[in-house]
Amino acid sequence: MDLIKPIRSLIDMDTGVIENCDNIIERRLSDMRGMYADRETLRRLILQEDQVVYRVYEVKIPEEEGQLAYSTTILYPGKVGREYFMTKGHFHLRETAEIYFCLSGQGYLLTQNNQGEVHLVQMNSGVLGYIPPGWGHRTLNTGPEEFVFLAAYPADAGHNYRVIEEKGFAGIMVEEKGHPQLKSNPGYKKS
Ligand code: S6P
Ligand code: ZN
Repeated sequence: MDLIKPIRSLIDMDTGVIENCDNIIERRLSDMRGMYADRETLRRLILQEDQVVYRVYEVKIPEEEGQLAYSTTILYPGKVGREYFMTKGHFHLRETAEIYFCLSGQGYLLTQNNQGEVHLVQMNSGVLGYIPPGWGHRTLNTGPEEFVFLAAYPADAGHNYRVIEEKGFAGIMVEEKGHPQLKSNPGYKKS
């Protein structure tokens, strides 16, 4: 194992920015093609302005057993049709747990296991969502402000995006009469 030195990370609780982070990942609407039911609205929005949907601030930790990786995610408010802005979502390659701790804003942690069972965790400042091993996860911003959370997970967990890119999530979150509602995804492909 690499003998790295202890690290001090200063995180802005409102904006989620990690001072002196090593990497920033930016996902725009054009990175979310195929992930929203309303494809036509997504296409139109991308042409109008290819907005940033979320940013991830990462601190570089060696991807090896025993290390703990952490990052913040800033998910911006917005919708594609009736569906809220969300992260791509993924499973971990190794069956490892992860925690999400909400720093500000409001949203949901949407999880799904290999049987297609879906579980929702409502998130606002101070809520910790525990993702057990084997559950795919994605987050959605259902509020008017930025939804900001800290994630921590085994650094050697690995990420599998393909399953969700190809099959989608069994559940989608849509706005109905001004409130978020979990619906079954008409485009979900069961294995
Ligand atoms: C990593 C952890 C988060 C996400 C981030 C963006 O295991 O779950 O840091 O990477 O919220 O989501 P996604 O699905 O694009 O990686
Ligand atoms: Zn994860």
